[in-house]
Amino acid sequence: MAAMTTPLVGIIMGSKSDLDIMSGAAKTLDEFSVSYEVRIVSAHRTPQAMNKYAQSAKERGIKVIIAGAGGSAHLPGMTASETILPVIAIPVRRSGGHEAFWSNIKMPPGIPLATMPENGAEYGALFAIRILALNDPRLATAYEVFVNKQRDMVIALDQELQEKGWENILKKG
Ligand code: RP5
Repeated sequence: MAAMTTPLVGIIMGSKSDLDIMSGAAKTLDEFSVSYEVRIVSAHRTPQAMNKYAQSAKERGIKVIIAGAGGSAHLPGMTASETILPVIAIPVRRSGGHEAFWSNIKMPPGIPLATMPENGAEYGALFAIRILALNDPRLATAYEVFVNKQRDMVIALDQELQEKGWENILKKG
């Protein structure tokens, strides 16, 4: 659920059909208690709304934008052209080719876009959290806890592997 306070992160997508992927960003932000808003603003179907969103985001208090789109995926790049906020692109891939990914990484010089892996909305949220954590000690601590948890999990699994042998771990799934 989106936080009730002023959103710090703007999650935008080109279509409702992107929501299944982009909801991953919202869930991750929820885990870190980061406020966000979720909007559908299509670069092609509602270009004026996209421009307005990008141009007003900074003055509304948004610090980072996570933008996801599939197909020709112009939304993330066009949004980055209309704001000086950091924009994180999520190339949405349904099937077939990698056109959204290529579209997102082929930005012209001078317009940076932080492109995540295809369908990697969670990565986008974590990247946004890293940016926000620069000026938010609570979030920096929470992120460190998250990193340490991953480290401890891998160490524990490796220990189990040494004790039980790979065949048993494989069987266990
Ligand atoms: C893109 O076209 C959207 O981001 C979506 O991924 C894709 C298909 O959109 P719909 O036809 O499902 O609305 O602009």
